[in-house]
Amino acid sequence: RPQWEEERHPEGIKWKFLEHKGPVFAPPYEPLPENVKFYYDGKVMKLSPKAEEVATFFAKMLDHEYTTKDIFRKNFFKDWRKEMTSEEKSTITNLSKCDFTQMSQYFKAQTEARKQMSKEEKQKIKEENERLVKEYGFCVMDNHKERIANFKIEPPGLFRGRGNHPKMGMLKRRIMPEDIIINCSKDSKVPPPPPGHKWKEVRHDNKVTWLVSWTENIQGSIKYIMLNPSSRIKGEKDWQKYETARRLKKCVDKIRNQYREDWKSKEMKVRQRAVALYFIDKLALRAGNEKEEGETADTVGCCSLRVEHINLHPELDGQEYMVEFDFLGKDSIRYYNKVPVEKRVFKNLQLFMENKQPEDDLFDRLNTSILNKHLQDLMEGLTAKVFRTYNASITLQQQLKELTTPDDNIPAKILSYNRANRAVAILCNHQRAPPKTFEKSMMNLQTKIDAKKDQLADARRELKSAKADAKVRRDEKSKKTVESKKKAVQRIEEQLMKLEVQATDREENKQIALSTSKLNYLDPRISVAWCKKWGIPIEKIYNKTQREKFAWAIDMAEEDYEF
Ligand SMILES: *[C@@H]1O[C@H](CO)[C@@H](O)[C@H](O)[C@H]1NC(C)=O
Ligand SMILES: *[C@@H]1O[C@H](CO)[C@@H](O)[C@H](O)[C@H]1NC(C)=O
Ligand SMILES: *[C@@H]1O[C@H](CO)[C@@H](O)[C@H](O)[C@H]1NC(C)=O
Ligand SMILES: *[C@@H]1O[C@H](CO)[C@@H](O)[C@H](O)[C@H]1NC(C)=O
Ligand SMILES: CC(=O)N[C@H]1CO[C@H](CO)[C@@H](O)[C@@H]1O
Repeated sequence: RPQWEEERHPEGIKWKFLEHKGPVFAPPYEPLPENVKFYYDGKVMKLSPKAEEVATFFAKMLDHEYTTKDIFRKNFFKDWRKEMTSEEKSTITNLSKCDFTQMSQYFKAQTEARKQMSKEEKQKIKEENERLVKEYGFCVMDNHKERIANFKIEPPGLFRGRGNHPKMGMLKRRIMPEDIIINCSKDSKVPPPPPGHKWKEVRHDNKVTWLVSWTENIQGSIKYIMLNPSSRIKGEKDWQKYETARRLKKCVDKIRNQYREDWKSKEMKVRQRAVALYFIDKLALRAGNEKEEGETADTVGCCSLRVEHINLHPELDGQEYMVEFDFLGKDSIRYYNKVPVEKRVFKNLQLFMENKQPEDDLFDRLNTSILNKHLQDLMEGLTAKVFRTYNASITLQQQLKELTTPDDNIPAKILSYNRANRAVAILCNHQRAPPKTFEKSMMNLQTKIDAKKDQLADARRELKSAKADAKVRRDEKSKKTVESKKKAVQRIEEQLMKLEVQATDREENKQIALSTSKLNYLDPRISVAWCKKWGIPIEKIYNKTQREKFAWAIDMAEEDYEF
């Protein structure tokens, strides 16, 4: 019986037995060779080991734009000084007088040397990594040996952050055993701390799934070592997510009828809630503004929409009751869309906007928690994300049915699959900037196509003359020649078709990120079933990491699976 179908633990309990080897720490600092000098104000200065280590973090980034940024330099210098001896502190007072050039050159030479390594040296490193994975990369959870996702602790360095993060340049401390909380079961072999050290704590909490945790010093957030996505516990969570979306399928009509009724409610709060819900359902908007750590951009979700983010047009592009949306969503991706809405929704929006300033909340009686609470009342486990998952999955299933032509060959079927996937990505607003290499890779592909066309023309000419030849001679040998020339033409035609399909696919994919919806919103069983039904190798749809993540679905879905 597949592991994800096993009997589950009581509510909230994640495991009964958990044993692992603890984390792998970053290798200790290796002091620079004597001949690599650091200069301050033009004079050689020997740094203490601690100060030198932090200086090397800066030296390694010297060519990067970061080290020219004021905030980065200021934060770095402040943290660096904390690691200095009092003597160093009194000497080194101005970062601009520090010369890291020799250090930087030393590290560049090292990187170069690594690239030039012999096969044997590379093999040795590979073997050492494999040894680490074997020893630390697995744990035992209940009756299963499971892969651990990230058992190595990140080495110390300088914090970068996204955009203009105010903390960039700060020192990301080295994590020590004394920072580490180990989580494992009471009856397991507790991993021993490195010699001479102690763990911060060993606990036995089977309501959580992490094995190791610590608090990082920049944002104060808790970091965890967890299982690989391919593990039973992650697979089960993924499976549950799609089962929730399938439950929504059963009651979505009722929910829709309910919010339609609520558009007429006497209570303003209920009307606002009903319109917001309509947006979430129809446009797959997010509920609130879920921001990334440190993200400072002004991004919004459905509940936090402001008056300035929408424009109402009683008529536009020949359609009635149009709403024009323009705002920054998650990760600062612009959401721009013009959609016709029902008359009652339009009238309600006019009402919500009355006497308001552009910067006022559109839904002033609503916030994310109220909306989420309401969703819970409609269906257990319902969140805005479930609507997305439901709509994305059902759309993929419909599109696949529509676009797959039974007589197509495998490349053409895969093109259909990608088109179905793209329809979903557009629905979810998963756009991207065209990759930098796009034009170049398209040109390369076009060159290949042209060459293939020439090759095909040649092959056809050869076939023609072989046929003519065969008419004259009428012997077995020329018959065979014709057959083999025919086969060659067919083979080249197939190769050409494959290249052309690839070009179409790439062109259509230019501004769409397929992997977000593929990984997060599409029930993998739909894709697996489609592959099984049409005899498409699953590798054509999911790469290795994705196959691991969706192992549960690959195992479970039959060709007649219906979302
Ligand atoms: C730091 O050193 C730079 C380069 O020598 C110099 O231009 C700058 O004025 C110094 N800053 C301070 C505060 O002394
Ligand atoms: C999914 O979303 C699209 C775009 O809003 C909508 O037109 C469609 O009706 C939705 N499909 C389902 C089944 O909810
Ligand atoms: C949302 O609104 C409710 C009721 O007005 C209030 O009690 C709650 O604190 C608000 N929540 C947030 C996160 O603002
Ligand atoms: C598989 O695709 C994902 C994107 O979904 C990518 O991040 C990952 O690196 C790929 N893995 C392999 C092994 O190609
Ligand atoms: C440090 C850490 O991760 N602590 C968490 C451990 O698990 C409990 C729940 O059992 C949380 O409350 C802690 O925050």
